[in-house]
Amino acid sequence: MGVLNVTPDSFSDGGRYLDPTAAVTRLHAIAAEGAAICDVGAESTRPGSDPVPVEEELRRLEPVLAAVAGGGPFPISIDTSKAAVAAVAMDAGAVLVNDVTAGRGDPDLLPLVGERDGAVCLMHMRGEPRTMQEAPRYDDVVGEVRGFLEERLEAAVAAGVSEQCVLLDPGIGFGKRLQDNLALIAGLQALTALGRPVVVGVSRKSMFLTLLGREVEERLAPSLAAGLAAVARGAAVLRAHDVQETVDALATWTAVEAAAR
Ligand code: HH2
Repeated sequence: MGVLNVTPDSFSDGGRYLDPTAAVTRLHAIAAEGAAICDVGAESTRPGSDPVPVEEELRRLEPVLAAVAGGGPFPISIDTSKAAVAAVAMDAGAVLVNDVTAGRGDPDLLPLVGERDGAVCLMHMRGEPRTMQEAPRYDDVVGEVRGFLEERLEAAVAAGVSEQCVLLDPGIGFGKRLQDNLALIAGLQALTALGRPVVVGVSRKSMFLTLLGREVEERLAPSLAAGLAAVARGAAVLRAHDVQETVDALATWTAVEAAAR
């Protein structure tokens, strides 16, 4: 899953794709570099970020949605928590709604996905982006995230979403310390045991500042390493900014695994 943020303030690519031509060019590049789907977002959820009004989110998305309407280069996912935004994106052909609130942010979102026979990614987040990194604490992070995702999966199905159309995500960096992020990657099999594909987003995240002292532009190698560690434990989808490098890393890892068999 390649990431395209049409925002002024995303933590790693903020401002780069606000210009409509730059956004559409990047969308095509993400397809050409080998991603299976592009996750388009118009609201940053980085720690400390404030919510964006629905009109502004739609205004930012407009050029990308216009580029994919009527059959774009490849499938897109809409990274939003708002049903009104998801509805417009699905009208333009988005096949997946990636909701970092797992349906808790807008009560209309899960019923909308159900009505449209769409797919949804339900992500774990402790608190909300503005405050989530203020001293998060867990007794058993893997157990708590698993319990949350299990409950949200049931809520999605109760709202009319087909169970086969639900993906789950531990929400790396969303209200979590370094040790929590590492424990979730290490314990990913407890989440894949829920029977749904697991999405993992480690790309360029601040856990690599804490672990290695690396700034955003220096986080490619650790992002690839953590991503492969997640795939080795059953992750089905990697959410990544560096698409070509991630696809190459995955292809190499897969070739070695095939040789081992
Ligand atoms: N991470 C970010 C945003 N959305 N969605 C899922 N399912 N999983 C993630 O780990 C995830 C996500 C944060 O990354 P990014 O979109 O690059 O930054 P920002 O929120 O600042 O736009």
